[in-house]
Amino acid sequence: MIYKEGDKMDDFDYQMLKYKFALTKLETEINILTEDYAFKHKYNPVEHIKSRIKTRESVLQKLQKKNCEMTLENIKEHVHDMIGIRIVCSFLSDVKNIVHMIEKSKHLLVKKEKDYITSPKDSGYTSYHLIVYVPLCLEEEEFIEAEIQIRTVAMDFWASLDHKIQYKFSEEIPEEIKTELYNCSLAIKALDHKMLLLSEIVNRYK
Ligand code: 0O2
Repeated sequence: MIYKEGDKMDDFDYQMLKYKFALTKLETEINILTEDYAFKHKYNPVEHIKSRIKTRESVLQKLQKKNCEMTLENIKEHVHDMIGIRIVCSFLSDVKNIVHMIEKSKHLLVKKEKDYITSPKDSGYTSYHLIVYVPLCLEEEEFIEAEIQIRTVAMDFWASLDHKIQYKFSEEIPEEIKTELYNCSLAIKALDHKMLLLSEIVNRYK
């Protein structure tokens, strides 16, 4: 399909293509930064990395929550995580180091940071979010927003279970399940601290 200015469907398709390009750039930058870190520290803090472009259904849900129609302008203005990457690491200290590494990157511009580890969400959700701009140089330079989520394996386990539960209930999640999930998040927090302590003890033996 040839891109023609003024053609609404082409505008939307072209924007989606730009998200795809920006995600490729972001993935490359994150891979370079983490491999460089692993080489220099002789230690790889990353367990796994996952990336995605937001599904149409998820965009629609987010815009509905914000009382906005599904238009390209609203997506650009209100959806800050059209492209997202999740970096899952072993220990709490790794999260901090990865955040620091991204903040220092000359190829990404940090717009906003949300520290849900220091201040968890009411649900119990913990993770560190960075909203960054990815520069894209096509006909002219523009900056595409992306969300980077950084969390430990334990936090990821909790978030993935919570996500599955949210899908199961089209209406409000029963109170007893919410309470149990919240209690699990406290157990996860305690476990993360114990594991960090253990890794520090192991390091002393090296
Ligand atoms: P998905 O499936 O990841 O696309 P904003 O983006 O700033 O307008 P929002 O949505 O409040 O507003 O941003 P927030 O909460 O900082 O980050 C949103 C993303 O964080 C979510 O994206 C989830 O991936 C994750 N998240 C936030 N809270 C929870 C939670 O309680 N449980 C789980 N499992 N994940 C959470 P989406 O768009 O909801 O979904």
